[in-house]
Amino acid sequence: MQYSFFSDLKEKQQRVNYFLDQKLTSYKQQNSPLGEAMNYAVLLGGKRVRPFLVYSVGKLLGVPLEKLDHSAAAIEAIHAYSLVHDDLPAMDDDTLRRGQSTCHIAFDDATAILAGDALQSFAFELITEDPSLTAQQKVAQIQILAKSAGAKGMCLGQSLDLCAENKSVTIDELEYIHLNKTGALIEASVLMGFNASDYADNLEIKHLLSDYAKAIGLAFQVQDDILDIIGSAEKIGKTVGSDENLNKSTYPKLLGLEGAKQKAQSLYQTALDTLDKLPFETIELRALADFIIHRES
Ligand code: GRG
Repeated sequence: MQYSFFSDLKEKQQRVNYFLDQKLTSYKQQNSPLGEAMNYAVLLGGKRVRPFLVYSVGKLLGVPLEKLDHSAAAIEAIHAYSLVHDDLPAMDDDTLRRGQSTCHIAFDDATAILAGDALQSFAFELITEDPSLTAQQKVAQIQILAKSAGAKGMCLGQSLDLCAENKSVTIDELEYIHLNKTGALIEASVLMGFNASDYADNLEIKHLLSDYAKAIGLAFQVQDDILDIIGSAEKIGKTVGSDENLNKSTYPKLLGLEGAKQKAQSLYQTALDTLDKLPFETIELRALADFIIHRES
């Protein structure tokens, strides 16, 4: 049967959404808006690119999908927290996300801050209660999540990005920001799928998967910058032109729109060339790379 990326993405979206919904139920039953805000931030849309990567990399290496649910949901919870905090008035100050009011608009600033905090704890809790991972695998998953989300990964990238507002940065500096801000969680998703497999000690496979992740992580950001200029708010579900409003350095600003498109294409090619070196069927990862540079939302 021919592979359809969009059916596969939809199946994986439904799978992780169902799992997250179940796991969040007990939080919604408390007498506080916190659980509702967590639920709102996680379950109102989103492409689920990071869970897709956890599932696809794990599957490629022979891991059953049931063994990947907790990890896929955990990385999505960290991602959702980062979006809630990124949208706050003290950061990007956005009112629209995934086509809906941002969490602090739908609730209030304090609840959104707490929902982000609690989603981060929730992610780690999910890993600890995964019945299919060994204790050693859980520690490794927790380490991947902690490193990629923290001050040597996403938070570092976010901090450097905030420092770069109203300043011009070089292309290398921009790359460093985005390898951390956007790339770290993408790489973590790939490594979590890898770590759940029997190949977890194979450094050659690990490095190839990391290189693939770095290429698509940057490509993801380049496309994000392009969409901020030529995308439609309706399709991307958030305000367009926000980079320009915040006077941020972006790939189109440094390379021109055509240059940014070429950069995305060259990162895509790097991702495919890296996959060619893996002795596995990588159709899902190839299709995801293609989706990343052609996406309109
Ligand atoms: C607040 C610590 C902290 C970090 C925020 C992720 C992030 C760091 C900021 C988001 C800003 C942004 C637009 C980054 C560009 C790439 C990106 C992560 C886009 C949003 O991710 P998608 O497109 O979102 O996967 P969906 O809604 O599909 O899940």
